[in-house]
Amino acid sequence: MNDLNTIQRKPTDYRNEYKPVWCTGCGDYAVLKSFTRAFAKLNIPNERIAVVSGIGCSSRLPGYLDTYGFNTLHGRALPIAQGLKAARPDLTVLACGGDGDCFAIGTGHFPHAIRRNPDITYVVMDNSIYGLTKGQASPTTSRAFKEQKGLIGVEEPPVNPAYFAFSMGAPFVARTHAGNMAELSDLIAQGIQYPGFAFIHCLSVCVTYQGRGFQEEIDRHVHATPANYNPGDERAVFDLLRSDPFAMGVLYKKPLDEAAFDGNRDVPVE
Ligand SMILES: Cc1ncc(C[n+]2csc(CCOP(=O)(O)OP(=O)(O)O)c2C)c(N)n1
Ligand code: SF4
Repeated sequence: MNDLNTIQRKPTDYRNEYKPVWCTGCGDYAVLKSFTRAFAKLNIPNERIAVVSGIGCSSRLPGYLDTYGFNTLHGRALPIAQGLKAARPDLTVLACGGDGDCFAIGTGHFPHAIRRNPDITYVVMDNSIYGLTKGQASPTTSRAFKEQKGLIGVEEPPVNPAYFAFSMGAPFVARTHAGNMAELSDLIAQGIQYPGFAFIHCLSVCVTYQGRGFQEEIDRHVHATPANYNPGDERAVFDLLRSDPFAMGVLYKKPLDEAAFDGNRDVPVE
Protein backbone atom coordinates (compact mmCIF):
# COMPACT_ATOMS: atom_id res chain seq x y z
CA MET A 1 0.00 0.00 0.00
CA ASN A 2 1.25 3.49 -0.85
CA ASP A 3 2.14 5.89 1.93
CA LEU A 4 -0.08 8.95 1.28
CA ASN A 5 2.73 11.25 2.40
CA THR A 6 5.23 9.94 -0.13
CA ILE A 7 2.99 9.86 -3.22
CA GLN A 8 4.07 12.51 -5.72
CA ARG A 9 0.81 13.96 -6.99
CA LYS A 10 0.45 15.20 -10.57
CA PRO A 11 -1.49 18.30 -11.67
CA THR A 12 -4.16 16.06 -13.21
CA ASP A 13 -4.71 14.41 -9.80
CA TYR A 14 -6.36 17.65 -8.67
CA ARG A 15 -8.90 17.77 -11.52
CA ASN A 16 -12.29 16.13 -11.30
CA GLU A 17 -14.25 14.67 -14.21
CA TYR A 18 -16.19 17.83 -15.04
CA LYS A 19 -15.39 19.63 -18.28
CA PRO A 20 -15.26 23.41 -17.87
CA VAL A 21 -18.05 25.32 -19.60
CA TRP A 22 -15.84 28.35 -20.27
CA CYS A 23 -15.66 29.68 -23.83
CA THR A 24 -12.83 28.32 -25.96
CA GLY A 25 -9.84 30.60 -25.41
CA CYS A 26 -10.98 31.96 -22.03
CA GLY A 27 -7.98 32.76 -19.81
CA ASP A 28 -9.56 30.92 -16.89
CA TYR A 29 -8.52 27.53 -18.34
CA ALA A 30 -4.88 28.47 -17.79
CA VAL A 31 -5.64 29.66 -14.26
CA LEU A 32 -7.27 26.31 -13.47
CA LYS A 33 -4.19 24.49 -14.77
CA SER A 34 -1.96 26.78 -12.75
CA PHE A 35 -3.86 25.95 -9.54
CA THR A 36 -3.33 22.24 -10.17
CA ARG A 37 0.36 22.74 -11.01
CA ALA A 38 0.89 24.71 -7.80
CA PHE A 39 -0.83 22.01 -5.73
CA ALA A 40 1.30 19.32 -7.39
CA LYS A 41 4.47 21.32 -6.90
CA LEU A 42 3.75 21.48 -3.16
CA ASN A 43 2.33 17.94 -3.21
CA ILE A 44 -0.60 18.91 -1.00
CA PRO A 45 -3.09 16.10 -0.32
CA ASN A 46 -6.39 16.86 -2.10
CA GLU A 47 -8.35 16.61 1.12
CA ARG A 48 -6.15 19.32 2.68
CA ILE A 49 -7.16 21.95 0.10
CA ALA A 50 -10.26 24.15 -0.04
CA VAL A 51 -10.94 26.68 -2.77
CA VAL A 52 -13.70 29.22 -2.17
CA SER A 53 -15.11 31.48 -4.90
CA GLY A 54 -17.86 34.03 -5.42
CA ILE A 55 -20.03 34.12 -8.54
CA GLY A 56 -18.90 34.69 -12.11
CA CYS A 57 -17.32 32.73 -14.95
CA SER A 58 -14.01 32.69 -13.06
CA SER A 59 -15.75 31.66 -9.86
CA ARG A 60 -16.66 28.32 -11.45
CA LEU A 61 -13.07 27.25 -10.94
CA PRO A 62 -13.53 25.25 -7.68
CA GLY A 63 -16.17 23.15 -9.45
CA TYR A 64 -13.43 21.62 -11.63
CA LEU A 65 -11.10 20.65 -8.82
CA ASP A 66 -10.97 17.37 -6.92
CA THR A 67 -10.50 19.24 -3.63
CA TYR A 68 -12.94 20.83 -1.23
CA GLY A 69 -14.61 23.75 -2.97
CA PHE A 70 -17.41 26.25 -2.44
CA ASN A 71 -18.93 28.40 -5.19
CA THR A 72 -20.62 30.85 -2.82
CA LEU A 73 -22.37 34.19 -3.38
CA HIS A 74 -21.34 37.08 -5.58
CA GLY A 75 -18.63 39.05 -3.75
CA ARG A 76 -18.58 36.78 -0.72
CA ALA A 77 -15.60 34.51 -1.34
CA LEU A 78 -13.43 36.21 1.27
CA PRO A 79 -15.82 36.15 4.27
CA ILE A 80 -16.52 32.48 3.70
CA ALA A 81 -12.86 31.62 3.12
CA GLN A 82 -11.94 33.44 6.35
CA GLY A 83 -14.62 31.57 8.30
CA LEU A 84 -13.39 28.29 6.89
CA LYS A 85 -9.77 29.08 7.73
CA ALA A 86 -10.78 30.07 11.28
CA ALA A 87 -12.67 26.81 11.75
CA ARG A 88 -10.15 24.59 9.94
CA PRO A 89 -6.68 26.14 10.22
CA ASP A 90 -5.19 22.83 9.09
CA LEU A 91 -6.60 23.31 5.57
CA THR A 92 -4.78 25.13 2.77
CA VAL A 93 -7.43 27.70 1.93
CA LEU A 94 -7.53 29.65 -1.32
CA ALA A 95 -10.11 32.10 -2.58
CA CYS A 96 -10.70 33.10 -6.17
CA GLY A 97 -13.03 35.04 -8.41
CA GLY A 98 -13.32 37.86 -10.89
CA ASP A 99 -12.60 41.57 -10.81
CA GLY A 100 -16.31 42.28 -10.41
CA ASP A 101 -16.51 39.84 -7.53
CA CYS A 102 -13.49 41.38 -5.77
CA PHE A 103 -13.59 45.07 -6.68
CA ALA A 104 -17.29 45.79 -7.18
CA ILE A 105 -19.82 43.90 -5.05
CA GLY A 106 -17.15 42.30 -2.85
CA THR A 107 -14.83 45.23 -2.41
CA GLY A 108 -15.87 45.97 1.18
CA HIS A 109 -14.50 42.62 2.28
CA PHE A 110 -11.08 43.02 0.71
CA PRO A 111 -9.41 45.55 3.08
CA HIS A 112 -10.83 43.85 6.15
CA ALA A 113 -9.59 40.44 5.10
CA ILE A 114 -6.19 42.06 4.59
CA ARG A 115 -6.32 43.61 8.08
CA ARG A 116 -7.05 40.23 9.65
CA ASN A 117 -4.22 38.73 7.63
CA PRO A 118 -5.50 35.13 7.51
CA ASP A 119 -3.27 32.54 5.88
CA ILE A 120 -5.28 32.55 2.64
CA THR A 121 -4.16 32.90 -0.97
CA TYR A 122 -6.56 34.99 -3.04
CA VAL A 123 -6.34 34.81 -6.83
CA VAL A 124 -8.35 37.41 -8.74
CA MET A 125 -8.88 36.62 -12.42
CA ASP A 126 -9.12 40.10 -13.84
CA ASN A 127 -10.64 40.21 -17.32
CA SER A 128 -11.65 43.82 -16.65
CA ILE A 129 -15.27 43.04 -17.41
CA TYR A 130 -18.28 41.19 -16.02
CA GLY A 131 -18.06 38.03 -18.11
CA LEU A 132 -20.93 35.93 -16.77
CA THR A 133 -23.49 38.70 -17.16
CA LYS A 134 -22.34 39.45 -20.71
CA GLY A 135 -19.86 42.26 -20.78
CA GLN A 136 -20.68 45.13 -18.46
CA ALA A 137 -17.81 47.34 -17.32
CA SER A 138 -16.16 46.51 -14.00
CA PRO A 139 -14.04 48.67 -11.66
CA THR A 140 -10.89 47.57 -13.51
CA THR A 141 -12.19 48.37 -17.01
CA SER A 142 -9.82 50.75 -18.74
CA ARG A 143 -11.19 53.84 -20.45
CA ALA A 144 -9.14 52.67 -23.44
CA PHE A 145 -11.58 49.79 -23.96
CA LYS A 146 -14.44 52.10 -24.83
CA GLU A 147 -14.68 50.85 -28.39
CA GLN A 148 -14.49 47.17 -27.53
CA LYS A 149 -17.38 44.85 -28.25
CA GLY A 150 -19.95 44.79 -25.50
CA LEU A 151 -18.70 47.85 -23.64
CA ILE A 152 -20.46 51.17 -23.69
CA GLY A 153 -17.42 52.81 -22.11
CA VAL A 154 -16.53 54.15 -18.70
CA GLU A 155 -15.62 57.63 -17.55
CA GLU A 156 -13.74 56.74 -14.37
CA PRO A 157 -10.13 55.56 -14.25
CA PRO A 158 -9.74 51.88 -13.29
CA VAL A 159 -8.75 50.82 -9.80
CA ASN A 160 -5.19 49.60 -9.33
CA PRO A 161 -5.64 46.21 -7.59
CA ALA A 162 -2.04 45.62 -6.55
CA TYR A 163 -1.63 49.14 -5.19
CA PHE A 164 -4.95 48.86 -3.36
CA ALA A 165 -3.85 45.60 -1.72
CA PHE A 166 -0.42 46.99 -0.81
CA SER A 167 -1.78 50.25 0.59
CA MET A 168 -4.23 48.30 2.77
CA GLY A 169 -1.34 46.30 4.20
CA ALA A 170 -1.41 43.00 2.32
CA PRO A 171 1.90 41.33 3.16
CA PHE A 172 2.22 39.44 -0.16
CA VAL A 173 1.19 41.01 -3.46
CA ALA A 174 1.91 39.55 -6.89
CA ARG A 175 0.76 40.10 -10.44
CA THR A 176 0.87 38.00 -13.59
CA HIS A 177 -1.33 36.98 -16.51
CA ALA A 178 -2.99 33.75 -17.56
CA GLY A 179 -0.69 33.53 -20.59
CA ASN A 180 2.23 32.79 -18.28
CA MET A 181 1.25 29.57 -16.51
CA ALA A 182 4.77 28.92 -15.28
CA GLU A 183 4.81 32.23 -13.42
CA LEU A 184 1.21 31.95 -12.23
CA SER A 185 1.62 28.47 -10.80
CA ASP A 186 4.85 29.53 -9.12
CA LEU A 187 3.17 32.61 -7.61
CA ILE A 188 0.24 30.52 -6.35
CA ALA A 189 2.71 28.11 -4.73
CA GLN A 190 4.61 31.04 -3.18
CA GLY A 191 1.32 32.52 -1.96
CA ILE A 192 0.35 29.24 -0.32
CA GLN A 193 3.73 29.01 1.38
CA TYR A 194 3.63 32.60 2.62
CA PRO A 195 2.18 32.55 6.18
CA GLY A 196 -0.39 35.32 5.74
CA PHE A 197 -2.76 36.89 3.24
CA ALA A 198 -1.36 36.53 -0.28
CA PHE A 199 -3.01 38.47 -3.08
CA ILE A 200 -2.37 37.46 -6.68
CA HIS A 201 -3.72 39.71 -9.40
CA CYS A 202 -3.97 37.68 -12.60
CA LEU A 203 -4.94 39.31 -15.89
CA SER A 204 -7.16 36.73 -17.61
CA VAL A 205 -8.69 37.39 -20.99
CA CYS A 206 -12.43 37.19 -21.76
CA VAL A 207 -12.44 36.33 -25.44
CA THR A 208 -16.19 36.74 -25.80
CA TYR A 209 -16.94 40.16 -24.33
CA GLN A 210 -13.59 41.91 -24.06
CA GLY A 211 -12.58 41.72 -27.71
CA ARG A 212 -8.96 41.70 -28.81
CA GLY A 213 -7.87 44.92 -27.12
CA PHE A 214 -7.18 43.42 -23.70
CA GLN A 215 -5.08 40.54 -25.03
CA GLU A 216 -3.14 42.93 -27.27
CA GLU A 217 -2.51 45.26 -24.36
CA ILE A 218 -1.16 42.36 -22.30
CA ASP A 219 1.00 41.08 -25.16
CA ARG A 220 2.41 44.53 -25.78
CA HIS A 221 3.08 45.72 -22.24
CA VAL A 222 3.72 42.98 -19.70
CA HIS A 223 7.29 42.63 -18.47
CA ALA A 224 9.15 41.34 -15.46
CA THR A 225 10.06 43.59 -12.54
CA PRO A 226 13.53 45.18 -12.95
CA ALA A 227 16.45 42.86 -12.13
CA ASN A 228 17.47 44.94 -9.11
CA TYR A 229 13.91 45.26 -7.78
CA ASN A 230 13.56 44.41 -4.09
CA PRO A 231 9.98 43.39 -3.18
CA GLY A 232 10.83 43.92 0.51
CA ASP A 233 11.71 47.60 0.03
CA GLU A 234 8.41 49.42 0.61
CA ARG A 235 9.52 52.65 -1.02
CA ALA A 236 10.55 50.83 -4.19
CA VAL A 237 7.28 48.88 -4.09
CA PHE A 238 5.26 52.08 -3.75
CA ASP A 239 7.05 53.70 -6.69
CA LEU A 240 6.58 50.63 -8.90
CA LEU A 241 2.92 50.11 -8.05
CA ARG A 242 2.10 53.77 -8.66
CA SER A 243 3.88 53.92 -12.00
CA ASP A 244 3.77 50.51 -13.68
CA PRO A 245 0.57 48.44 -14.01
CA PHE A 246 2.32 45.85 -16.20
CA ALA A 247 5.28 44.76 -14.09
CA MET A 248 4.79 41.07 -13.32
CA GLY A 249 6.04 38.85 -10.53
CA VAL A 250 6.23 39.23 -6.76
CA LEU A 251 5.59 42.94 -6.23
CA TYR A 252 5.61 43.02 -2.44
CA LYS A 253 6.68 40.49 0.13
CA LYS A 254 6.75 41.68 3.69
CA PRO A 255 9.80 40.26 5.44
CA LEU A 256 8.61 37.77 8.01
CA ASP A 257 10.79 39.17 10.80
CA GLU A 258 9.37 42.68 10.41
CA ALA A 259 7.49 44.16 13.40
CA ALA A 260 3.71 44.28 13.02
CA PHE A 261 3.54 48.08 13.32
CA ASP A 262 2.41 49.44 9.96
CA GLY A 263 2.54 53.19 10.45
CA ASN A 264 -1.12 53.47 11.34
CA ARG A 265 -2.52 54.92 14.60
CA ASP A 266 -2.38 51.61 16.39
CA VAL A 267 0.32 50.93 18.97
CA PRO A 268 3.30 48.86 17.89
CA VAL A 269 3.01 45.21 18.81
CA GLU A 270 5.90 44.22 21.11
C1 LIG B 1 -25.98 39.70 -5.41
C2 LIG B 1 -25.75 39.50 -6.86
N1 LIG B 1 -25.71 40.59 -7.67
C3 LIG B 1 -25.50 40.42 -8.99
C4 LIG B 1 -25.33 39.18 -9.51
C5 LIG B 1 -25.13 39.04 -11.00
N2 LIG B 1 -23.76 38.74 -11.35
C6 LIG B 1 -23.34 37.46 -11.44
S1 LIG B 1 -21.73 37.34 -11.87
C7 LIG B 1 -21.59 39.02 -11.97
C8 LIG B 1 -20.31 39.69 -12.37
C9 LIG B 1 -19.25 38.74 -12.82
O1 LIG B 1 -18.07 39.43 -13.13
P1 LIG B 1 -16.70 39.02 -12.48
O2 LIG B 1 -16.82 38.88 -11.03
O3 LIG B 1 -15.67 39.99 -12.96
O4 LIG B 1 -16.42 37.55 -13.04
P2 LIG B 1 -16.28 37.00 -14.53
O5 LIG B 1 -17.64 36.49 -14.90
O6 LIG B 1 -15.83 38.12 -15.41
O7 LIG B 1 -15.26 35.95 -14.39
C10 LIG B 1 -22.79 39.65 -11.64
C11 LIG B 1 -22.99 41.13 -11.63
C12 LIG B 1 -25.37 38.09 -8.64
N3 LIG B 1 -25.17 36.83 -9.07
N4 LIG B 1 -25.58 38.28 -7.33
S1 SF4 C 1 -17.78 34.93 -21.19
FE1 SF4 C 1 -15.63 35.56 -21.08
S2 SF4 C 1 -14.99 35.16 -18.93
FE2 SF4 C 1 -16.89 33.99 -19.34
S3 SF4 C 1 -16.19 31.94 -20.00
FE3 SF4 C 1 -16.52 33.19 -21.85
S4 SF4 C 1 -14.48 34.06 -22.28
FE4 SF4 C 1 -14.44 33.36 -20.16
